[in-house]
Amino acid sequence: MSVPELKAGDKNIPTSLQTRCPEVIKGFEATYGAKPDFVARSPGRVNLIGEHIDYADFSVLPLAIDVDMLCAVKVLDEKNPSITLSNDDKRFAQRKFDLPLDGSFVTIDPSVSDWSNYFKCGLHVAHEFLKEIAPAKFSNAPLAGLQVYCKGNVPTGSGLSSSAAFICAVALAVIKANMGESYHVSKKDLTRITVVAEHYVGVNNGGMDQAASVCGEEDHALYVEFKPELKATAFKFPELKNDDVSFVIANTLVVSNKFETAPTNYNLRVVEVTAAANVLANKFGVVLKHVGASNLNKGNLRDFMNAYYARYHNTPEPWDGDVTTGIERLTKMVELVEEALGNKKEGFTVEETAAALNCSKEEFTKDYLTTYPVRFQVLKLYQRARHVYTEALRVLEALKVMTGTKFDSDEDFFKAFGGLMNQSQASCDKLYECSCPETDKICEIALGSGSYGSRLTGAGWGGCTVHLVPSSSVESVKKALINDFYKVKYPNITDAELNDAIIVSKPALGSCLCEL
Ligand code: NG1
Ligand code: MG
Repeated sequence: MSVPELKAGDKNIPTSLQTRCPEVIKGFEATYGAKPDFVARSPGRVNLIGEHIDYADFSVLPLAIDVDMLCAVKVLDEKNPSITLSNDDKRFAQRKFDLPLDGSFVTIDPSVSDWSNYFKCGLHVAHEFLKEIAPAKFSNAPLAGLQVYCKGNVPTGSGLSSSAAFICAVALAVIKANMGESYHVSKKDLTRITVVAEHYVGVNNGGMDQAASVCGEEDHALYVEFKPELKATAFKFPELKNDDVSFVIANTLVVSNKFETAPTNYNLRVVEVTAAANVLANKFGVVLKHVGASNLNKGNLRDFMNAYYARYHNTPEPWDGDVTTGIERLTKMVELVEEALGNKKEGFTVEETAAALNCSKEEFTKDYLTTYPVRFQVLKLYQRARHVYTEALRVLEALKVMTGTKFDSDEDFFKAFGGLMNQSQASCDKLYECSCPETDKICEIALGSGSYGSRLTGAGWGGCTVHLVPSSSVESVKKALINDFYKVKYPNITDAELNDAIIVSKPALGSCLCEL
């Protein structure tokens, strides 16, 4: 399926776009004194369940939301092409850089934190894609120069993937600008290329955010699978008898800046689960085979599950995503984690991890701790692996609740799905240690005022929370959060800030182009 190309004036384009397209065009004209050629757009996302398992290749359940990033673009015709970037948000100052004349990639310095770096990530992966599909045209010649004006309303550092929204919009814009009349890109290709884009700024992420941002569909959640191949299946929530399903997204307003925190948070977790997979492999005498890009090129917990079944069972095929088989195999993995790592809950030092991997301390440091630097005392292999396998199980259970199960009453549905979300939160908090006191407080208040399932969403350590709420209870949950959380924790909060802090969004359309 292709990334949709919409006409700005059409009646059937999403309402958020109808209002926001004219705004970004106006900003472009005020900045550059000319009209843009087109607008590229990509939304943020909220993840309903399946946290920190995308980088172990386990499926997740996000949906795109109707906050997004719009990039208005004019393609320039000059001899010395350059890119000028402006942002409607004046915290992000204008940037300009030249494009290499020989067609080589623009350099990205991951040691500096600047918004233009995210643009360059999108530019880079789009450039690679262009070289892949039209080598004759893009091997030795520069990319087209651009003027770009960005306007986004995904809160940054809040777990709603402002970064993925930006990078996906940029990659789409660059492809469109450079291919002109012959422009075409599928959702699958746009997802595939953007999944690795943030690696260039030092975040060793999985692919959930980009898949959700690119593939989102109005009124649908997405079941995103990474293996055997990347696939996003859209589906609707079950029809309820008396109510509707709403998701309330509440921002803790605790900002988690990945650039600063990755060495002790996100990237460290990637190291821990990768080490856990390899320690398990070593204990059970199997070799991990990983197909495709992997976060540390080392094999992950899904690879361990496959290797284990290949060696010890008469059903040796890698797991193909079938739900019943998945539940059976993941349950077995939870037992193995208990058996192999359960006696070292205090964690592994560098020396102990190296010993468990049968390698030297130096080898371990080189293979695991240097590409993306991390800081820690011990690696909590047991807790992290247990979280990943149980969370992957909960996603499969949630999928069954959403698609297969018949419920006698609305309440039965809310209890079943919400219960899984609550278990996910407990696991994120206790085993993965990615919650924070503000998240815990918000969840407690929401659960006490009408939510059936409350949890952090995205990487955590602050950022946003998501709550499963019957539509008839949305107002009571909002009111409780305002009075018991926001006004208590942030006494000077304004109405406008409150308005931005709580979002009730319907599932939105993913990436698209708007022809003007
Ligand atoms: P956030 O922090 O919300 O962008 C991150 C990762 C995801 C996924 C989630 C946790 C990036 C770009 N994204 O999301 O791939 O691992 O955390 O489930 O780092
Ligand atoms: Mg992000």
